[in-house]
Amino acid sequence: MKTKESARVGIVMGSQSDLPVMQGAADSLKEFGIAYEITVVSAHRSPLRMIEYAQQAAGRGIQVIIAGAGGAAHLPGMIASATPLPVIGVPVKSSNSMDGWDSVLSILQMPKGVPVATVALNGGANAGILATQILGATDPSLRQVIADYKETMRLSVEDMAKSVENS
Ligand code: RP5
Repeated sequence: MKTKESARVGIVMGSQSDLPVMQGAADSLKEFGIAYEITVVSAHRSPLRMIEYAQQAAGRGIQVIIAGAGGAAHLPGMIASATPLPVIGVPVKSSNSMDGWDSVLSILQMPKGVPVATVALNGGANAGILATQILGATDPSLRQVIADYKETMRLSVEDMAKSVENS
């Protein structure tokens, strides 16, 4: 498995077909300057690879795992079962999804004791932002990065408001 020594966030997905959604997480982390690694581990098709990833991530220096899957999306929950790290789950609307609710509920409805922080359907970008916020809880420079990001959003709303008001 190709891992990255400097990575603080691990992005995993159940299939390469999830990449267009999970690329959103990678892009957010890139934007915020967070080193990450990204790979495919399938809960159903490569369970041993998944367990190996989950069990070794913390020891390698990973601090947050982002896991995305579609359909019967067991990957985020199974990763969470085998690591002490916080896991952010990304439900993916994939070729085997009914309407996306199947992935959302598979990831969201975890039993007590094994939480997965679940973002919106196809919410890869938000997963990257949330991972940065988790790291920022103990890193003032990252908190500033997020504060700057929020200020940029606020200003964009001001611009939209002006544009709509003057139309
Ligand atoms: C899930 O099945 C994967 O996470 C993906 O969303 C879905 C479809 O996988 P492929 O058939 O495209 O490989 O396990």
